Amino acid sequence: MKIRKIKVFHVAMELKDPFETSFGKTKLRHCLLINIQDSSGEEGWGEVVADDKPFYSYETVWTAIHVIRDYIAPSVKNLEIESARDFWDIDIVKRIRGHNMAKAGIEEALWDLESKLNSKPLWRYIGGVRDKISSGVSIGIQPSYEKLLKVVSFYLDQGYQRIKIKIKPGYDLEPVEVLRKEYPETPLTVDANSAYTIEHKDHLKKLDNYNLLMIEQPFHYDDIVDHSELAKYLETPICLDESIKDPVTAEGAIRIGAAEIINIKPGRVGGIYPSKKIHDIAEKHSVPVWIGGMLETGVGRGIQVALATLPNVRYPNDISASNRYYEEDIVEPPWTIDREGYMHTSNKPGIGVDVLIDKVVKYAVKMFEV
Ligand code: OSB
Ligand code: MG
Repeated sequence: MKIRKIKVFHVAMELKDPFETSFGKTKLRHCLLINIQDSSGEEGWGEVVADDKPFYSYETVWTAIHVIRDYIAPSVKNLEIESARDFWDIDIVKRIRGHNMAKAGIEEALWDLESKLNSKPLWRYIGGVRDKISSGVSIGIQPSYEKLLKVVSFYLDQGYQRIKIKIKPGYDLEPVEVLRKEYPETPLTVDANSAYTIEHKDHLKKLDNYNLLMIEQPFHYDDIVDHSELAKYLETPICLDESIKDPVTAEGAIRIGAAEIINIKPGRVGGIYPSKKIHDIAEKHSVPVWIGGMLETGVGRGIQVALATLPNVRYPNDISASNRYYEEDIVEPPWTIDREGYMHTSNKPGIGVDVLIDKVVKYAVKMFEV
């Protein structure tokens, strides 16, 4: 494929409900949608999941615009490549440290484009083995336990297969206790987004009493050593999110015993190829994975769904229906789940849904060609 045009849409979409984690509250979700066109006129889409604030990651939509416009795009435009895989062999891409969210937006668009040029759905093109994937739902910190119970029952009624709640010091054992009283058997996970330190080791040990599927990212993202200590101390498996930046950190975290489960977010690790590589490394070490989310639009969701069809994805994913996040999505059809909490893949080439350009433009704060 010969790359002809790269367009960037900085969009801001209002979430139906504000999403609160230990690092802050989001109501208006920013991201970049990347559109790449080849010389035949075919188009691919990708999503840069950076927010407008550097809290989950050091990347923001602004750093991503800088890295894409000033470093990546000049080398990708007019490039003639065999496969999206070749993106990782581009000199400048190899030399840029980090900025995986920026890289992911371009990389994903190339994969979407390539699978369309080959008339294959992306999930089959990358080696997926299932045509429907398990949907879980990630629930932000709630103002009261009554509200938490109400929100959880609302999602369980829709079929979601697993509940994940956000925790932080002062909001951890109690909400879990409240939920376990009402739902003794429901698959349940907690995500701390780095809110604890190894000093909280004995406090976190108490979570072993609640039959949780896993505890996600309790400590600082660079603190692999303490995660490994905690993993040995607790029965409940430790799952890493923020700490797993790329295949190299995945291999290291597994080998030191810090990651008993890995949450793979394509946006966080650089896109499809690094996600697949982490998936394969984990499989080699018998570490199960699942696909995490960053409140994606229908574009990023298409990438998540494709990856969730890979064989070593063994837990429900943070991939919920479009209507769990937004009043209206920017794709057609919107992503939905069935009564049993499965999201079905599409057999259309590429990510499997059409991007509605008028909706993208409606939510665009800024759009430009790079
Ligand atoms: O830590 O998994 C996280 C959303 C934004 C930032 C970080 C996280 C999340 C989620 C939401 O948990 C998952 C989703 O997209 O549904
Ligand atoms: Mg997380």
